[in-house]
Amino acid sequence: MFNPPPSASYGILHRTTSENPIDLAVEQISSLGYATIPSGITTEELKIFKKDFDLNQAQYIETFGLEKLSSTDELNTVRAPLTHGPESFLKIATSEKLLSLVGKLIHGQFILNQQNSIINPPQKDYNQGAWHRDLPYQHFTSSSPIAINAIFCVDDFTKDNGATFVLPASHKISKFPSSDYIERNAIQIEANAGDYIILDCMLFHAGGYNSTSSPRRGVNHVYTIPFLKQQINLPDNIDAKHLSEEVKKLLGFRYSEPKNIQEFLDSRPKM
Ligand SMILES: O=C(O)CCC(=O)C(=O)O
Repeated sequence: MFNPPPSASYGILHRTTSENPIDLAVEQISSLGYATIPSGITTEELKIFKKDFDLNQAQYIETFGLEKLSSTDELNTVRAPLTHGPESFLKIATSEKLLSLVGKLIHGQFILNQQNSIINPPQKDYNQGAWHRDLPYQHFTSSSPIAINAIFCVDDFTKDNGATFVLPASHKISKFPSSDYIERNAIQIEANAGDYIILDCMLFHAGGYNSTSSPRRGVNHVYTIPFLKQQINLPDNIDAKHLSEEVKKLLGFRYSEPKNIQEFLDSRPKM
C-alpha cells in the first residue's frame, strides 16, 4: 500500500516553490543531481528516429572502420551525429523544453559541448559501463552547475537493459565514494523511450549491464558554459546555411577562440 509523505510542516521559514514539471525537475537536479522529463516526441517521430539512429551508426562504422573503432573502444559510441546524421539529431539537441530547463540550471550563456549516440550492447561490457563524471578527472564542486547532461532515451531504459545508474547528490561531493557506499546508495533511473534523463554533469553515473538480447540506445548531450571547449568543434563540421542565429549560438559559433589579437579586437562590441 502506498503510504504518502506528510504534507503538513512546522518551524520552516524558507521554502522552494516548484509549480510546473520543469521547475520540479530543476529542483530535483539541484538537490539530487538527476531528473527525467518527457521530450514530447510523438510515437511516429520516435519510430523514424530509431531508424535514423541505426542507419547513422551503420554509416559511421563504414566511414571510420570497425577495426579503428574497436581498437579505440569507440565501437559503442557515435560522435557528433548532428554533424553527419539526419536533422532529427539537431532537433533533439535543440528542444525548446530541454533548453529552457538547461537555462534554469546553468546561469548565463551555455553551448552544446557534445552530442554522442550511445549503444549499450546486449550481454557485453561497454565504454560507458564504468562510473564517471561527464566532466572527467574533475573533483571540484560548484555552487551552481557549469555543465548539464541530457540523455535522450531512444529505447525504454529498464533495469534489465542496463538503465543508467547514478549516485544521488554526488555532484556535491568532490571525491568518488567507497565501494560500500556505492553498493548502498546507487540507484537506477528507469525512463520511457522519448524521455530525457537530465543529470548535473558532476554526478557520478554509469550504464548498467544489459542482460536482454537487444541493444539499449540513447543520445547523450552535454551543455556547458562557453568557457569549456567542445569535445569536437561543431561550427567547423556542420552546414550552417539553414541554421537560425539562435541555433548557431547554441552550437558555439560565437565562441570559437580568436586566432590572434586582431581577431579578438574585431570581435569586441563597439562602445
Ligand atoms: O549508457 C548509459 O546509460 C550512460 C551513458 C553515459 O554514461 C554517458 O554517455 O556519459
